[in-house]
Amino acid sequence: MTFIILKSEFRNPNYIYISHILKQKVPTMEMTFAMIKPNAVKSGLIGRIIDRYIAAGLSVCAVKMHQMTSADARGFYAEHVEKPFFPELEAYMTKGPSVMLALGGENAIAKVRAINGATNPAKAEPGTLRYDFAPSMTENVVHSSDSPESAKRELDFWFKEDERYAYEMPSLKACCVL
Ligand code: FUP
Repeated sequence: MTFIILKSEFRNPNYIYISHILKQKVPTMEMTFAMIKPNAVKSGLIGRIIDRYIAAGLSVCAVKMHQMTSADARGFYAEHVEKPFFPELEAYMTKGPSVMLALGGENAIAKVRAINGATNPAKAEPGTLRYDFAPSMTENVVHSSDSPESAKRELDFWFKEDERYAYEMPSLKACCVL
């Protein structure tokens, strides 16, 4: 079973790669966690990044601006604390505010990962956020959950249940008549 993405959501040719990936997926309503990291916040990219998620049919279910403490970084990136790159990651993630997001919609987990691109921007496909904006692996602009289990853990880490508002986005085709 496949589903077709509304062409109006992907008028930008940059989205051809992303829509190709997403046509393979069985539609499932999901909520995922995404984060706009400090260098993207300081570069004025909050609006452009959120716009790409909304343009892909995702709804913003929760939003919070927060500067991570070392305890936050160690908790959120618990699986990486012992890795050699962690000190650099911790220094970066605590140096300025990030924007925490809950994003909802069909196949939200895979959709946001596809929009973000590969963790290493040098390997990210054209049209992804990391290809367009990320200067390095550490300062890779955005984060998002990679599975339903990590989405639950990461949403619970940053948002209480009653801080998340699930709703469906109307078709973007409605915007064409304005
Ligand atoms: P992602 O799932 O894409 O957010 O990436 P990971 O959870 O694998 O890694 C979390 C962060 O650690 C990345 F955003 C960047 C950083 N990292 C490095 O700096 N070097 C590495 O080798 C792996 C990850």
